[in-house]
Amino acid sequence: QSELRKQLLDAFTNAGESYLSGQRLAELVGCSRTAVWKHIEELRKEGFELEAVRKKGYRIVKTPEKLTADEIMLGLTTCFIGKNIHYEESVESTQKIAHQLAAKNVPEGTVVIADEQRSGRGRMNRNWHSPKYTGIWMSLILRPNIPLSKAPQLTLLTAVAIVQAIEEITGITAEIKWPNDVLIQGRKITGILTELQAEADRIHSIIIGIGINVNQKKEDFPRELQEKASSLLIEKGTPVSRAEMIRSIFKHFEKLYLLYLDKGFFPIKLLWESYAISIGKILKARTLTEVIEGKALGITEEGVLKIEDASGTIHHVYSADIEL
Ligand code: BT5
Repeated sequence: QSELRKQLLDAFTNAGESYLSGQRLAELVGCSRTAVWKHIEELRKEGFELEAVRKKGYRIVKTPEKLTADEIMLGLTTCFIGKNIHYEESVESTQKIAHQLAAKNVPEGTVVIADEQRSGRGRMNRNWHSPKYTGIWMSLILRPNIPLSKAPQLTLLTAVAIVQAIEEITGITAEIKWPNDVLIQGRKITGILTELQAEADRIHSIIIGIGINVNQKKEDFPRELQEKASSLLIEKGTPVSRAEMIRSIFKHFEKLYLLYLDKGFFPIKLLWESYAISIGKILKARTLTEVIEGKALGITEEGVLKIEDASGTIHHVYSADIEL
């Protein structure tokens, strides 16, 4: 049933602006014309607007406001990232659901997306503000065959994919603050939270949580975030389609991830460095146990931040909050 729906949306995607007749659709998805007609009625109920022209057929002219898996699928060009979407209107945290799904061996590239998170999480159990309909709150399940120590590289890879997607969709060049923030004009647009399921040194799955502020206005943020956070709407001045943004992230992510699996972290590191703001600057890194102040020299092959303090000692920082 849902496979048929996917094929139908794929057929509309491939057709672009052209019309598809009921007969042609039935051939493409391999079912009866009655079944096609039923599915088209269902799409209409979900808020899709379909234009039907006699002797020509159907085409989709408008997709629904609310984020739906179908809307994201329409126009998706990836092979496996985002091909399996688990959508919920409101959840505590998409990470929680993704952890449950990951344990059930869902295919790699499965994504959990919600329109709202009631208790979205940041690192170290901090809160992530995730109001309804305005942002992208999602968790991506991956199963790379890499040692545990390399998992943080995927956080950096994700940041690169997001910067590329923001650039494609809005024309704005965002910047990366090590390890997991994407900023525009110094304000946080995106946070990334990478979590693992592992046994001994074997990774079972990596769950990458991505939070992107898309259509919030300044007053939609709690007061304490108003100066620190921003959204694509605030920066661009016009609303941004969340579905389009999600598809673009999937596309860039898949490309980078395949490159990473094939060639390792080096090509990703080069891209990451070209977007990073903290490198070469004097900064403070607050780890769980200490505060290191010094010049950020760059990242290692593993994605670890190197800081040189006033005495010339080089510190390797695996996880910290950075103050510039
Ligand atoms: C992060 O943590 O930046 C990771 C955020 C990951 C969120 C995604 S959404 C989908 C998935 N499901 C989840 O439950 N989480 C993931 P961290 O570096 O610890 O930053 C957290 C801090 O960012 C907070 O303490 C606030 O100061 C600030 N913050 C909270 N909400 C924000 C927002 N919407 N925009 C910008 N900054 C925010």
